[in-house]
Parts: sequence; C-alpha cells; structure tokens
Amino acid sequence: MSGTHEKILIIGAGGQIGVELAESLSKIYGSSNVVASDIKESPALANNPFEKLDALDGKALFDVVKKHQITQVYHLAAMLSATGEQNPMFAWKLNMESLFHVLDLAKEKHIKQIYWPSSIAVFGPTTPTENTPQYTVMEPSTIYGISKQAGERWCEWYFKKFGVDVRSIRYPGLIGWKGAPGGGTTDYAVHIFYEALKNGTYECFLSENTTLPMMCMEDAIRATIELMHAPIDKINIRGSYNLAGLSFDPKQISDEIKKHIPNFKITYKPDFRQQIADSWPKSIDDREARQHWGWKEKYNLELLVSSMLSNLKTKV
Ligand code: AKB
Repeated sequence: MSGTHEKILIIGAGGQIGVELAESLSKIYGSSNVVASDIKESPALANNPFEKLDALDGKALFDVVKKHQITQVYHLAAMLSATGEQNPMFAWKLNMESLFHVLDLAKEKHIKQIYWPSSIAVFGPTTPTENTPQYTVMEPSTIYGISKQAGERWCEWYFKKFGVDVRSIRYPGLIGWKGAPGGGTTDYAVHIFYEALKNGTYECFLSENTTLPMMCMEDAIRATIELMHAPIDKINIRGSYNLAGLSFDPKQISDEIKKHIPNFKITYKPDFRQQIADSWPKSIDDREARQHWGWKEKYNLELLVSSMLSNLKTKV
C-alpha cells in the first residue's frame, strides 16, 4: 500500500497520536501528501496542509476528501475513557458517528483504506486480566470502551459486507513526548515525566500497584504504519488487533524515574479513574499481531524512561 501516489488525511491530527503520526507519514509520503485536520489548529502541524474539520460534519469531510483527492484516512478523533465518562452522550455521538462517516466514504469508493484505533478499553471487569487474549469475554464499562467495541464490530461488518479495507489496533496506554495526552486513564504515565522534571514530585490519580498495558509512542506509530502497509492477505482480523508493548504500575515507573532523578517523590490520590483502570487488563497477549503481520515491540521500561526524560528535558 505504500507509495508516493497515496494522499492521506488524518482526522484528529492535533492529538497525542496525530502529531507523531503526521510526522512519520510525512517522512514516507512527503508532507504535502499528508493532510492534517482537527477541530482546532495546532502549531505542531505547521509542516502539513491543514483543514479545520469537525469529524461529525460528514459533508465537510467529503469536501476535504475530494479537494485533496484523499486515498487513505487515519481517523483518530475520539473522546477517551476519562472525559467520555463526564460527557457520555457526546462521547458516544462523536466516537460512533464520525466512524460511520469515514466507513461510508470507503464503502462508496471515495477512499481506499482506513485506519481506526481501538483500545484496551474494549475489555472490562469480567475479562481475564493477565495476558488478555484476542478473543475473550468483553464487557466494557466505560462509554469509550463500549463505543470502541461497537466500532470494532462495525469495521468488521463493513469489511465483510462491502470489502472496506479498514485496519485497527487496540492501543494500550501510549507514552510519548511530542503531543499531550487528552482525557485518558493512562495519561498519568505521561504527566509523571513533566512533573518529575519541573517539580520533582507527582501526585498520581491511580494507586501504586495499578498495572496497565502501556507502549512507547514510537512503537505504536511504527505498529500502525506496519499494519497499514501489510499485504491485504495478512490482515485476518478486521475488528481490531491486540497489541502489547510493556506493562507496569505507577510505583515501577516512578522507581525507574528515580534512577535518573534520585529525589523524585510520588504520592497517590486515586480518583474516579481508578475504577476504570481496575476494569482493564494488566497485560495483553498479542500473538495474532505477531503472527499475521510480524509485530515486535522495541521499548522496555528502562528504554522508555530514559528516552522520555532526555527528550523532555529540553522541552520542559
Ligand atoms: C485511555 O486511557 O482512555 C486511552 C486508552 C487506553 O485507550 N489512553
């Protein structure tokens, strides 16, 4: 699928994943072939053509696709687990209706390929928590998780019914230094670095032993692009692929930070996000992603922490 003839649209490009994805896709396709769109402008997207776009506006989306002769859409706009619980009806509307707009564009052959992220939030309190398999009990307990689970089923349905080439990954918590996370339960694992460098302390909204699946953003972006470039016959899952990087709890990441900043102090004050985290897996079995399209992570905790600290030092 890779090649210079592709024209890419990223929806929700100003978010944590979008800014890094725009940069990586620009390296492959050229920045003029990667159109960034979001509801508001972002200085981080200054190198790409930009369209101000509300993902709920199907007509405006269609116009942007036609204007730029888009062939692939990376649809990242969504309300995440924590903010979704504050505004459930809007989270459902945004997460579902925007997906339908994009799926319909492919169904009607205006675009050729779609990337749409799912999440570990599709799992729930009745899912086995250790090495959570691809196929298992799924009773998500957040609106975000419910919308992602429903979205997965819709993606598979559009593939089976209309041959829509839609590909997806169930992202764990993503940790990167270029874009700010927005409203997730795993956001602590990014905030902690900023606070460690600025103040030497961090009050964590999850308890010290809350283990969650996480991933370095660089690995997540690479996985996304590898999945999109994989030959079509390798993609045997059209819902969404489990993907594992590493797993840790707040104490483990703070101990690793202390190796670089010995006086760093973490305190714990769990809030409503604790219940969300408690309903999610601790680790993920991603054998299908490994077998089907050759996924392998690069970052372990040690590498992740040293890379975050060295990159953020100049930024903070
Ligand atoms: C969140 O915490 O809501 C997200 C996710 C795991 O999908 N980072």
